[in-house]
Amino acid sequence: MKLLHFSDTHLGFSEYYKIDPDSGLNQREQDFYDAWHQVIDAIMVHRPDVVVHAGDLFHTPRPSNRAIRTALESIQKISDAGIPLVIIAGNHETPRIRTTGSIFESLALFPHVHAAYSSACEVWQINDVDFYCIPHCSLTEEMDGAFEMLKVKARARANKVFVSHGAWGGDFGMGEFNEQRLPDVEVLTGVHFDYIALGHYHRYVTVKENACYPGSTERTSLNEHNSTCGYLLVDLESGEREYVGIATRPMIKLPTIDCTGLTTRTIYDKMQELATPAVRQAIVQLVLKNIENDAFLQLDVRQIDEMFAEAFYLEKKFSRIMTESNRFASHAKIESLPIEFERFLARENTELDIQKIAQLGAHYLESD
Ligand SMILES: [Mn+2]
Repeated sequence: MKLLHFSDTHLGFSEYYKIDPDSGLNQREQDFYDAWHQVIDAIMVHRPDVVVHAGDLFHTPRPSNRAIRTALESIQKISDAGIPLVIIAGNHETPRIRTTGSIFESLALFPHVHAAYSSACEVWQINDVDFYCIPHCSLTEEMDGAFEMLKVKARARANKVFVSHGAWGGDFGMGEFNEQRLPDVEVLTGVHFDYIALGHYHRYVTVKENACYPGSTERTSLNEHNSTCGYLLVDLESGEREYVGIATRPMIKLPTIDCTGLTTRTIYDKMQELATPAVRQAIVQLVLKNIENDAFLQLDVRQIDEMFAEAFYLEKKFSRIMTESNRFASHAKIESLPIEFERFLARENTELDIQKIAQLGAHYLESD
């Protein structure tokens, strides 16, 4: 049996208030749909015996109509092609309150779709393979119960695949408050699986010989700038696996510029060196540290943005050398109002106590 394993598609994710001129949607939301469609197209080309989605289909428990429609259209396509789809709920789409109900109830209405979303272990037999699925559980006790249930349901002879969503062995976490630690299911239950299809960790990684995370299909944060995006093709008989990358928006963390002792001019020159064609259409993080106070106040945000005008989005992380006088506004972003106010005061010729006024200004501007 050949299966296609993907995960963490986060449909409905959006960021940065940029609009896609073609669809009129938030561009990042569109990016996630584009990534999704690349995998759906691949499913139609490869025609695997089973498709496995290991959770975080949607970014939230109450996805937008657009996200729902995108998912349903594609799932209908897979269903119409007669390809079974095994799909489980991840932590992102599991409602915190049970009465909210799950969007996965609707997915399960399609023929050939097997959706696990009720904090329990579900088993489906497809051809000669049993799929044991444990979705994200709202409570740790429910997850423990689901593994107990798996032990009871496990049959001796059939070929087996395990599907779950969480941080394997406590490693491979995403730093999210509701993420769950997954035990090594084979050690815990004594049941051997031909393949373990995992979701949650946004990076392609083999956690043990027969267990993989395919990673996400788009990057939800700059922390994932080093991760590739794609899906896995798995042959259960031979045990062969192939990871296939898809095209996504580049994400770049530029090397940090240490500004100790540098003038504004030199800082601009160093930034200019980093503004290569590689930043085109990319989400870019620019980090400047230890900026002298005068240089900091002289930096022109618009000029910096202009330098990186080709980038899709520029995240600026600037920190200045702490002194007695700037301590009160040291956490403010360079494009923020308190910093603008400080720049304004620095240019003023006045008898007044500038430091006192700056402190008061920062206080008023930072409070809601
Ligand atoms: Mn995820």
